Amino acid sequence: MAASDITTSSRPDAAGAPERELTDGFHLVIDALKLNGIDTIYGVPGIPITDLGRLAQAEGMRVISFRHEQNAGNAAAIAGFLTKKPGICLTVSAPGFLNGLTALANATTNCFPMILISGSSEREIVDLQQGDYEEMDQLAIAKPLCKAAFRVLHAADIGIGVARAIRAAVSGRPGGVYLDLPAKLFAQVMDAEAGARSLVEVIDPAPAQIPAPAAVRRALDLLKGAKRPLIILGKGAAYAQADEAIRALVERSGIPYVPMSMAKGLLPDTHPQSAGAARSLVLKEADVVLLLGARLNWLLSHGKGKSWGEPGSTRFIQVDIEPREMDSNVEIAAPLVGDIGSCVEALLDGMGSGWAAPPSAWLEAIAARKEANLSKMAGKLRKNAAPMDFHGALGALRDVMAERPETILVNEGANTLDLARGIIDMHRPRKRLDVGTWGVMGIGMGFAVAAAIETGHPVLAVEGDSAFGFSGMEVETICRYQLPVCVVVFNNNGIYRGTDVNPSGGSDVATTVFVAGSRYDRMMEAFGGVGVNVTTPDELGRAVRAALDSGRPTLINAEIDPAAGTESGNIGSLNPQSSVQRKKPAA
Ligand code: ADP
Ligand code: TPW
Ligand code: MG
Repeated sequence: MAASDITTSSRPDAAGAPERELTDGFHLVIDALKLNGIDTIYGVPGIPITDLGRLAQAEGMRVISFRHEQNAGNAAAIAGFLTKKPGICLTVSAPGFLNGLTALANATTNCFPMILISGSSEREIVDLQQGDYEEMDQLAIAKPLCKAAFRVLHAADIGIGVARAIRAAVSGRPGGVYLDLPAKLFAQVMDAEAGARSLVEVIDPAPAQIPAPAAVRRALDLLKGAKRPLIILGKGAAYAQADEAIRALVERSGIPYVPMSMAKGLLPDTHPQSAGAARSLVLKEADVVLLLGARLNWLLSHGKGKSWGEPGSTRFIQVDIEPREMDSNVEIAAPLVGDIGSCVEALLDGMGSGWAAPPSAWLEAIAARKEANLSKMAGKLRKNAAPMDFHGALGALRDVMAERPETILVNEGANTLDLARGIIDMHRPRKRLDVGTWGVMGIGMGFAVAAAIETGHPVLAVEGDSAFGFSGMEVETICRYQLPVCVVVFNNNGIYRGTDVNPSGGSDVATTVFVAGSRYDRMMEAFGGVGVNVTTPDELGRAVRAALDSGRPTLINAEIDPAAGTESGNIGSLNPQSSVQRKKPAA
């Protein structure tokens, strides 16, 4: 009997009593997800979860099938970031699981809540390593790469298993959870009523975490005494959806702020207190820094070294839900542990209404540096030349985003990423989705699909040509679901640049170079979408506006000068270079 027949089936009980409704593992998984408000699954079908996807669709869930699990996983992860509910990625066993695992690990690293649900092979055979179909001890492999990992062996435990997975994903610091569901579980049959009773609705899955009053006072005392205060907004602050409170904190305190990449738009980048355009000045000069949902990791030079002032000259207040984040890189003078919403409200309460603005010398120094940097940039952004350089092309996209602030910007690449981050202003919260903490390539199409599905807003994906290649096949997915996604490929024929030459003089091209003159736009046309090739910023702007107006899947191949980029974008300092000069081998 196919699993899909189960709902309608019933069996007479042994004594010939009235027939009882039955349920099974498939239906219990779906019911458990739905009970907890989860209505979308991202995945790739196959043994043993084909029927699970099919039944979920039959039961009214949105099931989005991808061409590769990593992209489905990235979609689930960013759905989690956007909604504060765990995004679900569903895969087959061993290879499908492994394909999804990169996304699960990346989600955990970025503090995005997601659940990777993978079917797995027969435990008895896997554990004796007897060579089952797609044999792999998935639970053990997933465990070190995510926040929590669970396996369910009995249908009656599905409700608890799903509840534990949800709680683990969204409570405290959010992250990725692995849920292992062996093939045999799905077909296990049980009494429908008992099954329904076994489900768990997770009450208050991410409880508020109120900061201690003494910690709030300590933070405010430090902030009050600051001569050159600074607020750094991180993607934890964007995730928290405490937008109004955060804006009130920034505005009432009068303190300048710098947004980390995915926190851009939490307050509009055009806000007078934004010090984004004076970033290097404020990091170096600030005496007290309030970190709001941002870690002092490599993206902030670990809070020390040449990007910062003299050792000891910067004191930190850190607001974070994870207590162990404190002192991870430098001493935190005022740790404030709690959820961002509660912490910001507590800070606002403690500030009262008579908070004095920071010293004007500090604000004026920042304003002057901003002004200088912005005017230096302005001319470059209006260059309408062919071939385009990054600045000219991004200047055109910046105008489009200003006109259409609801558009979600997905962004990956090296130069394409770093320059877009600096140039394209964001105007609304959670509209910029990018490579995150790892700087990983390959998030593009997964993020774009989920952003469109979860929000209904148009998506503009600005992709380096290399970056795009990691998930490019999903343009078929975008066409299949007719999503309002416009992909712009910044085609400079390569990784960082398209001009490198093979140092051996051999006939292979250099390792960073692709086929010259590629036409990525034709990939979209292959699936019924719109393809456009553009050579100037004006053409690019027109093509993007047309795409966003039409809502049709579109890919714009933007021809960028292959010589325009720099190695590793703006993190060249992290890229080791050999200083050894070897003698050429004798011919
Ligand atoms: P960015 O890359 O933008 O600097 P990070 O990912 O490094 O941001 O830091 C995000 C931080 O936000 C993490 O340390 C995480 O624990 C924290 N965080 C996530 N959600 C919340 C929340 N709701 N309340 C408080 N802190 C949060
Ligand atoms: C999963 C290393 C960082 S940036 C990049 C690679 C391969 C591509 C840069 O070229 P692109 O951008 O996209 O054409 P541009 O504008 O500079 O030409 N594998 C993974 N993640 C990373 N970060 C890499 C490799 C990398
Ligand atoms: Mg490139």
